[in-house]
Amino acid sequence: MAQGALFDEPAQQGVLSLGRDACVLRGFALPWVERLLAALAEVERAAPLRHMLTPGGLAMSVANTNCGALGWVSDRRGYRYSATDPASGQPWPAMPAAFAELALAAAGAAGFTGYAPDACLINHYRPGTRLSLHQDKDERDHRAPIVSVSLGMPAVFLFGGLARADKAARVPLQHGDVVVWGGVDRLRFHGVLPLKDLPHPLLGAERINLTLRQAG
Ligand code: MD3
Ligand code: FE
Repeated sequence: MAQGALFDEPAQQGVLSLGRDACVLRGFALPWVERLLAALAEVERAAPLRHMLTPGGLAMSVANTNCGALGWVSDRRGYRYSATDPASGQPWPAMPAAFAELALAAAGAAGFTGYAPDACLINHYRPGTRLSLHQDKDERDHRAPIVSVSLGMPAVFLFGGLARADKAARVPLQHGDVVVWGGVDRLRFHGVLPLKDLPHPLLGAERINLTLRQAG
């Protein structure tokens, strides 16, 4: 499919299986984009984007913030979920209805019922930014799936195995794609290759990823 998508180009559709309990729902978020972006602007007004520090003391290249009852934070003490934004001492902004509705619908389409995420990590990528291979295991209960929504510039997602050294599949993700991971695929290593500079018509030289989790 052509990369420099025009506004009137039909979005790719359909479901791509990544594993027994993981799939990409192509274009699933497109009908929600307007509501998602409006809600995102409100969230980022209350809890501005920042570059958190890794436990090693380096600033992360991805800028992030959170909404929902819990937010994922990183600093010199490590990674954890926190009910308050360390930058303000205030609770994170509430989970917008559009986020919760989309996550419930996407999880349902992937076969997970009753999904009620209490945390949404919002990642902002610029060209050249990457996310190295890691596992998401700071959540209390690994039975609930994770729902990820890609907006803006395309990215190549790395989907590995349960060991860091396992060969990772490369999965291109586009604006509007939603990925759902649960069950046996929940603890697989994953990451994002350095982003190419392929500005998106709506969001420019930026990729936004919403990662919804049941963390508490
Ligand atoms: C695969 N974010 O924030 S989405 C993260 O595009 C993160 O910003 C990426 O990995 C991004 O932690 C990828 C999501 C994702 C989340 C959890 C997973 C992929 C996963 C758990 C298991 C396998
Ligand atoms: Fe992750």
